Amino acid sequence: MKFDLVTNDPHSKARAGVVHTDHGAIQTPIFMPVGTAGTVKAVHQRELKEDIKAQIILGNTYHLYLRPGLDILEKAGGLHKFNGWDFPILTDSGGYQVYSLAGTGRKITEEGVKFKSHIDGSLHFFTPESVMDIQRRIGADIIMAFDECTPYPCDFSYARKSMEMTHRWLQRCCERFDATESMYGYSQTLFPIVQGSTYKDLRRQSAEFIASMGREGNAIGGLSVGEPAEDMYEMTELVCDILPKDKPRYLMGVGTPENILECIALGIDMFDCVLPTRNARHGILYTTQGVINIRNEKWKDDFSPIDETLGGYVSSFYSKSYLRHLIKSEEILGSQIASVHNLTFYLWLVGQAREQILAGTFAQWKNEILKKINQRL
Ligand code: PRF
Repeated sequence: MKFDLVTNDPHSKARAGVVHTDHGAIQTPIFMPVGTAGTVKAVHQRELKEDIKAQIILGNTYHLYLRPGLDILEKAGGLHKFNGWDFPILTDSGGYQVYSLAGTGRKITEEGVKFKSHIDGSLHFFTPESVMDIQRRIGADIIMAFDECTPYPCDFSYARKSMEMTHRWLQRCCERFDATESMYGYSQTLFPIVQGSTYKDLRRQSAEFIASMGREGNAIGGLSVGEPAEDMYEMTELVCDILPKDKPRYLMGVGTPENILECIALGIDMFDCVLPTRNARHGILYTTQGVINIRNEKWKDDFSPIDETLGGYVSSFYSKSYLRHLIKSEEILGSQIASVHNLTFYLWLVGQAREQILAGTFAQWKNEILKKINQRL
């Protein structure tokens, strides 16, 4: 993997760049649609590529390991061959799922994490080493270190101990990753993850440690877990200022369109979030004019397109009235249209951000566009 930093915005810390992988290039800043189980829910690969213009999608170690399982993925020739997405893929390590499984009997120790499958209740054990091996077998271009995502709020002493363990886990991840090879003939790269909850000292310490590992890209975890947005921005800025400038920076699980633009301004290059797809299935639509709850009465006879400005097929072809009918009737097509639309909006937004950075007009554009897209219609 190689990262070319193309432009620094003169009025903010935003950057435009290109990440090169063996499955193609990614123009940053970028949003990565979440495809937990090897599928971006309700969206075909052709729509992802041609309508949404996704450049990289996410998969999840925890889910793919449980189902379909590694034997099937390996037999298929890796996840790209299995799901037909011949462009870059990133897999998250399971560190976040472990956090989400709190209260279901999961047990975190220095060695690793014991957890129960959400599918059949069977017991499993993840270690930093096994998570590297699993991600080798899944075959994503970018794989993530095994970390502990602390909850919010989190007391200082727990946050410190957890961060220190995440750092020791990272060393084990790197050793295992560097001692093994990709299985499918293209290269993989490992991103470490900064933790440290909302404590500046810990975030500083973690960012310095992660930077010292000298990997090809770096991620920030443990944010967008319930803390005020201001805290998230403060931590993100502090960490970005420490992480190397010549490597991509990935802010995990963020966020709203506003969060994304604000964090691009702080120096983040990559984002992922379930928000556009999950909200789509509940009828919440992001548009260039503002946020729509398509279930509202006011859209019942609005036959105008969902959002023509985006230039995407689905957003121009279907009317708000028809989509409202589909979502209210719980028709499958409603979820499909809304998901394609919201992802088209997210990729449009980061694409516009990139153009504005290249033109040196990002900071001003951000404040103007936010006034529009933050409106509730
Ligand atoms: N760690 C990992 N994945 C994540 C997170 C994390 O902290 C987050 C936090 N927002 C989202 N996804 N491994």
